[in-house]
Amino acid sequence: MGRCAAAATFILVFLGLNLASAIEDGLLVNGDFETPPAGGFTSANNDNDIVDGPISIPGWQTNGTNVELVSSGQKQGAMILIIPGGTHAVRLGNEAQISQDLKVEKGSVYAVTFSAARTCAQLESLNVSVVPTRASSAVDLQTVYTDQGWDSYAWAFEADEEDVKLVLMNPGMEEDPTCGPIIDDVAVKKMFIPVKPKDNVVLNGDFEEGPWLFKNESLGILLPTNIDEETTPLPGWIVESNRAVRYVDSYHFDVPQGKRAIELLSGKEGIISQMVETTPKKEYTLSFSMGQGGDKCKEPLAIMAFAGDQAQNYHYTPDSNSTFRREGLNFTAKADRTRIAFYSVYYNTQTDHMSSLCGPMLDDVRVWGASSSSKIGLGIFGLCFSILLFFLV
Ligand SMILES: [Ca+2]
Repeated sequence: MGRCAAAATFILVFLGLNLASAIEDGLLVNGDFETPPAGGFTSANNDNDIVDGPISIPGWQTNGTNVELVSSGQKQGAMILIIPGGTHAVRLGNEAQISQDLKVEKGSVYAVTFSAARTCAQLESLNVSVVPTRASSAVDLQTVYTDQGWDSYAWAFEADEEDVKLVLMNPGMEEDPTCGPIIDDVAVKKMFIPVKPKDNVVLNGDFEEGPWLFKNESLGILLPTNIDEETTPLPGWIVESNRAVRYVDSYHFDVPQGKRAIELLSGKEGIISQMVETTPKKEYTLSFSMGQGGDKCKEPLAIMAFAGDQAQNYHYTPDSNSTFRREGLNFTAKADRTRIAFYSVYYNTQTDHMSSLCGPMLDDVRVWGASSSSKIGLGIFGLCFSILLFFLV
């Protein structure tokens, strides 16, 4: 009996620990909306097959009368609805909302990613919030950056509590109450603050730490402006423009270094920046990799780089040996914090899809101070690159 009780206690403790453990990275429960609701999905071929009253979506709580599960092939008027992933998604009409309870680690920062397609509203936006944490943001879905008709977005929050509720809501008030965004593939990822390397004052300069990317996330993830936000889905970095930049992986793009990089979009309307710690009057070098992502981006590709009061643009010339090259500039720090920033000089689109935005790749950003004995010049890049090539060949 004693043994049995001990075993039971062990199991209970084990279960308790399991229940208390925070959410794992990746798709939320039914985050792809492919789990059939009680009674099954409504038929895609029948426009009038509308369910009366509030629907139930496995894993999610819903609020408002305009929440609808939609299927691929389903029409709205003459338009076939776009389903970002798989064959089902949720449409949020006027003031419709879905939410899911998440067990998180208090004090940690989480990135939320989701895919969204527009339907018929003129201005579509999505309110993403976490309660009771005050974090909340309106993500503008008006500009679609790809010709597929949908995009993925990332947003971040810092957990004030262990139990939070993620809420996605369409604040719209359209004449047609069913007009509103189609949401799919909702995922979370706990953010780690990368360790700052000794010889580089840039945090997450290689962009390896960022939001969750699905293996099939061939479009990358848009990082909208976060200048007013306390947290960012890209540790260290601020998207300070109205337009987004794109976070991409090496499975679908040519990435200069590691597995992740940034594709700069929308010309000077897409600016990414970081304030780095510097010593006033000391000389520094900013260096970075720039390249082409292998996504048929129409040339010319060029990056404007800023470091303190220095600014310079760099044109990318294709090289048969590599998809990127190192660039850099020297600057003298004026204060104990210096802004470094990047944007694409041109407003690029893909050669075969004029409506799909693209741009130069940015990766492996470094800033280091020149030692008093030997000032490091730009020639070092050529040397390092030659050494790298030597080892690669
Ligand atoms: Ca990288």
